[in-house]
Amino acid sequence: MTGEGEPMAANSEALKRAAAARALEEVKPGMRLGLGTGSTANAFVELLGERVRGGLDVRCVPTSEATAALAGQVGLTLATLDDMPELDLTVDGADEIGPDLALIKGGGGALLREKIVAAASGAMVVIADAAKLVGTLGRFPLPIEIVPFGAEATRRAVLRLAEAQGLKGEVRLRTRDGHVFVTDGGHFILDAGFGAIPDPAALACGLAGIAGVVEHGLFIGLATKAIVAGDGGVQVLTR
Ligand code: ABF
Repeated sequence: MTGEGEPMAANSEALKRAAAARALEEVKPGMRLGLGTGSTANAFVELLGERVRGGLDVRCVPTSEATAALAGQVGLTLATLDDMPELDLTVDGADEIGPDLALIKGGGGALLREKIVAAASGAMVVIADAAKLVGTLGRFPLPIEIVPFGAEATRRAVLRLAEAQGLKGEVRLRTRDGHVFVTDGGHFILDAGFGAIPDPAALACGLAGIAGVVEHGLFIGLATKAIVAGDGGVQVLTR
């Protein structure tokens, strides 16, 4: 190691924090908030905690057990989505942000709860560093949450769909530390490395029709705003 990676990593953390700080401006007293998952969402949770300790009154629904734990540590008031089935705003990260604020999410394994919470929110603000902006989705392998039963059959069905849509690439069952990765909901994840996805809506539609697929990481029409921090500053993108 040359150590050259350290300043870059530090810069990436600073950019995530800058995006998270800007997203705080969207939060108003009394709001019902959805809290995303991942390192960028964590930066938002920590900054929100500072505000709450300063007197801001908000109630929050976390999208993962990990976020729930952090939110509890920083003093946020938590609720379930059953307690608050309608939310004002969700702030979450993403793996990729494409045209029309279509997203790939799920690298952190929380896409199912993230999508349910985003869909229950009046607005969804995505926070990210500029490296997440792409012209076409698909550089990041698409996560697909599946039920454990028949995982291999489901994987093959995804491959057949991809082929029918002219997409090529590997679809792998996600593992961590040598074991199959299991989501908070008890499901598995397939990571589909198709490369460029020219028609995300068609792929989303096809995936939704496969038995065994619980949900996929294409978030289309959900994000209302993206706050993206780069070396040149913070930009706010809307659909
Ligand atoms: C979640 O965290 C995910 O949907 C996405 O996969 C990931 C982004 O993580 P990070 O902010 O750490 O890059 O929002």
